[in-house]
Amino acid sequence: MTADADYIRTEAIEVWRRSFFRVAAIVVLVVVVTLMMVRWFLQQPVTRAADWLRRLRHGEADVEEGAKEFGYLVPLAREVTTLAENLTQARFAAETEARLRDQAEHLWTAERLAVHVRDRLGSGQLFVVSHREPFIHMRKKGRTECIVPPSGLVTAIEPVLQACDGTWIAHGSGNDDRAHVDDHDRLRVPPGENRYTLRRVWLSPEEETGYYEGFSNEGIWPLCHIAHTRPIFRVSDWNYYQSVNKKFADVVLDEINGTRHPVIFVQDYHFALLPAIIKNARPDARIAMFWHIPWPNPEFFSICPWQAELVNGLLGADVIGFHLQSYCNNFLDTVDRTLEARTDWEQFSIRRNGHVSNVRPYPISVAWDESTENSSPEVDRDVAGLSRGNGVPQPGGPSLVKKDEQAPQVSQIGRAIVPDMLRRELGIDGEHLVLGVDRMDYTKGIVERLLAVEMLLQEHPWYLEKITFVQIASPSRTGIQKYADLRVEVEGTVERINRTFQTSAWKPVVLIQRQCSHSEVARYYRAADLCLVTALHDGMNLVAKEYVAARNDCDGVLVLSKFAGAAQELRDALLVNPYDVAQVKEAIITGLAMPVEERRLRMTRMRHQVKEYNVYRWASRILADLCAVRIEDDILAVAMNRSQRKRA
Ligand code: ADQ
Repeated sequence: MTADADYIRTEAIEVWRRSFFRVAAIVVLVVVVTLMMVRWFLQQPVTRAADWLRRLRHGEADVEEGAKEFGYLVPLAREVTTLAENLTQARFAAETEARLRDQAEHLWTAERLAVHVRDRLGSGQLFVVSHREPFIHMRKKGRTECIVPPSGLVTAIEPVLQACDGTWIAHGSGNDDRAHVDDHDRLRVPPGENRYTLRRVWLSPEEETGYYEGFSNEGIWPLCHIAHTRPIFRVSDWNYYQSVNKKFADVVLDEINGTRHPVIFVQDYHFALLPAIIKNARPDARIAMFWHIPWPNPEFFSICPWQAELVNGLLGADVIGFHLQSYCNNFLDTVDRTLEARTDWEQFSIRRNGHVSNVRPYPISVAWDESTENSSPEVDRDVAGLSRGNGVPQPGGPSLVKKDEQAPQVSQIGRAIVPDMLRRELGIDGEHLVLGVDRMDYTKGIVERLLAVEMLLQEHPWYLEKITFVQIASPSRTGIQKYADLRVEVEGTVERINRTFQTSAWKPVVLIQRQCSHSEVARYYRAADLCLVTALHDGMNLVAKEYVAARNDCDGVLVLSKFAGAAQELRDALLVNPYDVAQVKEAIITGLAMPVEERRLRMTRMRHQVKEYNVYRWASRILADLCAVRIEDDILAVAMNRSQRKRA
């Protein structure tokens, strides 16, 4: 019996053991199958989704891709996709904002300038004084036109005056100007918009001749430009200069009457005496003077019999601005040698009779039109009325080519193409356009430039019938003998060159002697293969910067005088000595042959410079420095008492 019971136990254990292994096998199988299912159906989609999310985070994947990766987890995918979409949008918005903020920190616009100046002015009011007015009423053939003279100054100052409803005081030079002012010689401008006040000042013909043509343009202008034209100083002109400065000062004092701490911005060499006259009468006024032309060294300046009076007049200003540091240095040197004043070379300031003038460089520039920046070269050619063509002198050119003359290496790609424009606008053939744009002024080096073109055609007849030099010259200061002589000389030189080289269908030089519209000049800028800015001496020269600003195709070559202030900034121009005719000729050859990559690189760098340091930045810096000038009330009270006692 005992043996039977053992058998039963043994069988039972065997049953349990088999059952255990069976169950264990089932459990293992279930676990393995579950794990495989988890891997196939969950882990892989989750890993792919995680990978997609990671790529999305790095900006390498797009939102649509996501739904595919989630497989059967589509409801979850929808939520995550929405989240991802929001994330992408937020990142894009943040990047855009950062880019705009970064740009805004560098880029000055009319709007930014207006806000900036309004903030600094507070309750103060702005008054601008210049010889030239921003709107001229001219009557021609029974009709009155309101003309805006093309001027960098108007571009820079207008937005500020419009923003703070200031007052611009200027000579009323239009023949119908008097018909458009009120009883106080004021009118609201721009016509129809009425954003600020223009106060016109009237001058007699004698005053204009003595103060403007005489002392300003026959005296100070050649005194400050080293162009080897002798300054003429007549006592009668000096008397007119003083009385007209006094006349303008009276108008300014009338306009600022009742305004506390007015801010006055005086323009240029026509008004050297104005700052001191105003400061004496109104010590609470903040005054800036910007001198738009060079300031020569003290030896040169000492030619002027009234140098002390001029310098003393300027020192009435709190801020005195020049284009370049070297002009500031010359000015401080001149003060040192002319007057009793304490010049501080560390701070670049001058203390005289308890008043401090800060002397600073503010290089003027042009406006930057952001809206045209990214337009394509093709669009621009259309705007310029140009068509695409080759435009490159080809081997086997005109019959005048000497046998041993080598064809110049002229870059074939991207060259501004001009034949249509020349034919349509000027009625001549030609493939390359070389351009000059200036006032007809002896400082601009127009004759020297023509001699360089003449030498080029003499020495390299390959260029005959290929290049045309267009000189746009606006008549300027026509009542002055030197300017009349210059005009005769320029016309004679152009005639000689054309007589020597012109053919039935082609002219080497076209001289356009008139004031052109801004858009007309811009069209020539955009078409010109090369722009010649070869002034003998120039404070800045806006034409160089206008050419760069107009070239939104990043093409074109600038040949620039090293004696123009602009040469300090536009280092990628071909810099020349304008007196060295052979060097200018070589620069034209180099420019026309320059490979397209180099042209683009140089132009891109110059455009960056002009964009960043545009005219709005110029105005903002001067006005910010002026508004920061401290005018202590107790010092003021003493000064006011003194000036009142003097007047009594
Ligand atoms: P300007 O001696 O008059 O100015 P510039 O700076 O070249 O010389 O300005 C001339 C302006 O007149 C440019 O805007 C140009 O486009 C325009 N212009 C010239 N000829 C023209 C024409 N035929 N038709 C239309 N427009 C024409 C003085 C100083 C410079 C300094 C400026 C500003 O002599 O050195 O750069 O003031 O401070």
